[in-house]
Amino acid sequence: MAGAASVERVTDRTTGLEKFVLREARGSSVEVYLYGGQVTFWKSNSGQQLLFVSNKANFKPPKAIRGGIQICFPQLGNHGVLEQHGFARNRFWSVDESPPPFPVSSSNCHVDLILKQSQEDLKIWPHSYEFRLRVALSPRGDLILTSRIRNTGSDGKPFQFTFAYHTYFSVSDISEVRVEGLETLDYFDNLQSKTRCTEQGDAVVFESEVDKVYLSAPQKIVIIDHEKKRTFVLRKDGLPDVVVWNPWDKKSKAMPDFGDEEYKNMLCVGAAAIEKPITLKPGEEWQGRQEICAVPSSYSSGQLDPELIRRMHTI
Ligand code: TA6
Repeated sequence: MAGAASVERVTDRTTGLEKFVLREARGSSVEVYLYGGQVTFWKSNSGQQLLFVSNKANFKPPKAIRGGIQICFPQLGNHGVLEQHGFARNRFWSVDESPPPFPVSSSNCHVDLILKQSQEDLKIWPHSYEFRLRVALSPRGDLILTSRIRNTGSDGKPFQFTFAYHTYFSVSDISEVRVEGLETLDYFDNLQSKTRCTEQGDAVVFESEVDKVYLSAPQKIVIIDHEKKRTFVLRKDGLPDVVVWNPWDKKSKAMPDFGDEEYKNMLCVGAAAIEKPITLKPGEEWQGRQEICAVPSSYSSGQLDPELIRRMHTI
């Protein structure tokens, strides 16, 4: 077995931005930027990069980094009056020097970041809050993000927000990927002005642009990448909904920080809270957690392999 778990603060030579590098003894690692509180790199024990980051990603504020796990707060998409996906993804976060204890023990290999309102933010979103984000890497290489948002206002006023972990998974070939766990669910279709529809398929597959928010989704969903014989298991808590997005060819060409063909190798799936915005009275705190793991898997004739099923029951 390699060295012990470690957490290191470095300045990225290419981007010039500060990040934390988390390493686990068995070889997995994660990189988190203070800019956007954004995970941009998650490597498995076997050394594979599991998240997609565009080759044309822009690491220059105020643009959000195209890839990894974007924190969409206090608004997902254009579900509201703020800029697309809110402002947390293009703010500089700080290190949380005194995170309140976690109810359940969390992996030792973690970093705590914090975001609070700035004078600028108060002009567009007049609320005082503390957003504490813990990014943790388990000994098995699972990636866990836990957000704790508190209303610290002294004005007696509650505030509302929507939220998502906009997660860019790296996939071998999008047309070979299927998402299970969203069957028969209702969803908002952003390609049809957020019309509410119902999923008909026995799994979600990709043959064209997809931009949906699935409502009241189960706690666990899986993303099966046939070609790579790999399955991502996503487990969520405190986040009822799931965003699913692939821009396909036309939208890809329209995005300056995204390669024309890159839609073939990425899929955005993320735990979210959209349908019912979260309301926090002063002093109240909300917690939303997303845990993802990658397991080798073979999917044949509709059956997932036993190893995957075993892991699904252990996370
Ligand atoms: O979650 C899907 C979505 O809202 C799409 O509508 C698409 O715009 C995507 O997010 C990316 O948004 P961005 O602002 O990062 O270009």
